[in-house]
Amino acid sequence: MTDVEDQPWWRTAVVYQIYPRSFADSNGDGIGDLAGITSRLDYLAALGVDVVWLSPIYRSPQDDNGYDISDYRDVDPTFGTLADLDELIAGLHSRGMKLVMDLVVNHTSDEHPWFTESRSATTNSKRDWYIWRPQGTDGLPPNNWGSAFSGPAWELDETTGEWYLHLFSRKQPDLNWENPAVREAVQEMMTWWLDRGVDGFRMDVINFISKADGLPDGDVPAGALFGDGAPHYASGPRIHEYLHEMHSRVFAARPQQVLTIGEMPGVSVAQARLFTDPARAELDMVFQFEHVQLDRGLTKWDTQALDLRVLKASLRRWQVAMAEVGWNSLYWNNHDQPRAVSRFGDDSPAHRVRSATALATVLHLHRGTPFVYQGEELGMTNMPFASLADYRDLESLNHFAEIVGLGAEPDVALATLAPASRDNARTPMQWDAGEHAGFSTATPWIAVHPNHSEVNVAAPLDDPNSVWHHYRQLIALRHNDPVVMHGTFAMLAADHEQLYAFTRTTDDDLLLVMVNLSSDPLLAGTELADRAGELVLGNYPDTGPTQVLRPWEALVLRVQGRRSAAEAAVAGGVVPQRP
Ligand code: TEU
Ligand code: CA
Repeated sequence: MTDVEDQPWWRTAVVYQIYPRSFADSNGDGIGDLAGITSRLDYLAALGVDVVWLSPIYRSPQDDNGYDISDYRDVDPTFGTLADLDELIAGLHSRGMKLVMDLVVNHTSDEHPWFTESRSATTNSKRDWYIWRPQGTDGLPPNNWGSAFSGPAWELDETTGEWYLHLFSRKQPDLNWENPAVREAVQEMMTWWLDRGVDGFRMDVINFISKADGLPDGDVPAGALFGDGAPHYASGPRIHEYLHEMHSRVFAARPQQVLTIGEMPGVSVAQARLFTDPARAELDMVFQFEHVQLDRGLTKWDTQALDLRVLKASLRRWQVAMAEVGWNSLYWNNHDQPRAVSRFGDDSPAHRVRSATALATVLHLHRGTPFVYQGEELGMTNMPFASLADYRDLESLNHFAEIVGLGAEPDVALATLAPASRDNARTPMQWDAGEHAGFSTATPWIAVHPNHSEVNVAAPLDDPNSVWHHYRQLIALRHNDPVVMHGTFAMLAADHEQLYAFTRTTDDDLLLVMVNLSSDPLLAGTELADRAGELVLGNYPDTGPTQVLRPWEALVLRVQGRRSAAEAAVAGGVVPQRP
């Protein structure tokens, strides 16, 4: 059996993601900041989270809300100063919590000195720090790739008459990682932050840093304006080399201390095993995107219904693949995804709390490291956007302009934005029912959700049946219950369309998790539940071993006696009957 003691610390950790711009404003400018975060550390400690992951707070023009960095070693005045950051680090460490910074090194801001030098002349010593190509005779970009934020992935720079690559906005030029000087500069900067007391990094689109030789055209999907470059820039030819080199030069000297998480759009299970295999000394875990693309069509804007069986198959695939080698991150939400309770649950007043706690139970009892995104622990919901003026995110605004420019009716275009826009996750944290939800004394940079009157921190802290308390119990379970940390995962009832059921098994213990992910009651007869002993956790006040699961009811039972995963999966095959 794997002893808990010899596991890396982050295998029993829960990470809380803060989007600083929207968390807490301390100086009344309507924008969240570091001092605001520091003022709320006791709240995070009470929730029980172990790590705070900060979305970028570096100096930036804020074109992509900080994911466009112009100085990696300074704090943007919007968020405060380096001294404020040092105070936040001290505040976290004094409470036994750690800080993970968001490292965006696939690209910089076009206002970074590296780029202003690089673009100044084709002969500049930093020219090769970015990806430049001469103009062709046809006047077209060097290849047919599209930007993630609409339009082509190339900008023609008039200073030198050459094109530069930007997989994201034109203000986010891609760094050339084939240049050893770029890699060394990034590695030195990472070491500088670790020496300052930072405990790790979430690395933004880090699997994009190695591009295929020749930057070949991508296939153009039916209906698309540009070629799909992802097969040529995601997990490219030298990605493992670059990550291993980074590990050797930055992390190896600090064994077991530094937590590294690679955000990897499009990463496969097989690749993720390689990236997170400890023997390969690359990364500790990755953010994969399979489960957050199942309800999407050609693009993220083509939203469609999600079949629970497809979701279960996807999450099971990742559980099984990483059971022996590597480690999973677990998330429903982040600053790029709409709110899970609206997307995967039911955010109506009748079901919001239950569906939020049902989804949390499913996620947090999988094997891996769970990530809680600010406000998720309150059951915060998507925003009722009413007009284009409500949006702030360049990805949404650019998409609106693109499709209206192609003839879409503005109302149709707005309806396309609403369920998928990243701004759903970026409305201010709802601290109380007061003006601006206690987030700020000024009008916030983006509107507060009108439901902050009943969805906020103040209300649930004293309510044992609140979403907040359920998250607190799930986090405590991960800290205290070895079967939650490393119990073998076995899916049950894989073909059931409403029921998400699985077991977690160690030599001494078996946990049975049964969650009704629907707004209808569900008869879930299972032998294990009949024999099950202890109720570990539920999300209804009167939860108990039962054969009927109420709408969005979650039931976690500890089954007496020893069970193998195989025996549990067979013996406890949930035999659901429709009511
Ligand atoms: O996002 C990477 C990414 O894949 C995005 O395209 C994301 O999937 C998309 O926005 C979903 O709608 C990272 C950051 O998380 C994001 O906030 C940045 O805008 C992006 O990289 C560029 O740095
Ligand atoms: Ca502020």
